[in-house]
Amino acid sequence: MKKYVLFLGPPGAGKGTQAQLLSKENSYLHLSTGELLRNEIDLNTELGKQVKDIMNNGELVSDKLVLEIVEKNLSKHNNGWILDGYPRNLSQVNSLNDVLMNINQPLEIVFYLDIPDEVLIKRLLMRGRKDDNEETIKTRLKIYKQTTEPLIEYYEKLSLLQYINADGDLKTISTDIKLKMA
Ligand code: B4P
Repeated sequence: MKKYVLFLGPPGAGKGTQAQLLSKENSYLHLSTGELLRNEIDLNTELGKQVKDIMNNGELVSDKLVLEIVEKNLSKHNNGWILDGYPRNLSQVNSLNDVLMNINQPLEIVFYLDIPDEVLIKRLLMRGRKDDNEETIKTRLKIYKQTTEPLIEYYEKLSLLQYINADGDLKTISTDIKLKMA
């Protein structure tokens, strides 16, 4: 059973949804950079104030700020972890590699949740979070294709990538993930 897991995919692919299910079942740490940043905004902290407009515009928060959050939350003491929404560009990949080397917990599997644009746009519009409006979704998708999509090839070359068809019902997708985790 894999213990060190990463979810990769476009906004709205269901990374957060699946990562939450899997982390609960296995008592793994669920590290969602998006969730942690949104908490900072809700608590109106200094960090929250810095990232609020960036996130509401659908842009990426600076690598430095996100790395601080990851380092704070990823300790040696865990049963396993699931990274959700991090890394999102090649510079974040390099930082993550350093962090994981320090805690001696190498990434074991990367799930790429694949889904057509029109399905994810519908899902996000239905959810209606602050950053789920048509204009912001367009920006998020564009940034995803430019900066995050190259990570698929990177992890494929390392033989870590597992393809998941994320255009289906929750149960079918999570069963597929669990089979590949075993
Ligand atoms: P995230 O919080 O990572 O969110 P996301 O990409 O929008 O969504 P996710 O794929 O997790 O979808 P979810 O399960 O929620 O990012 C938000 C923002 O944070 C970014 O734009 C950026 O500004 C910032 N940020 C985060 N990480 C960063 C980083 N590393 N560097 C810089 N900036 C960073 O699912 C979406 C919806 O679909 C939900 O309503 C869900 O219920 C529904 N759904 C899920 N699975 C479904 C299914 N199978 N069928 C039907 N509906 C489904």
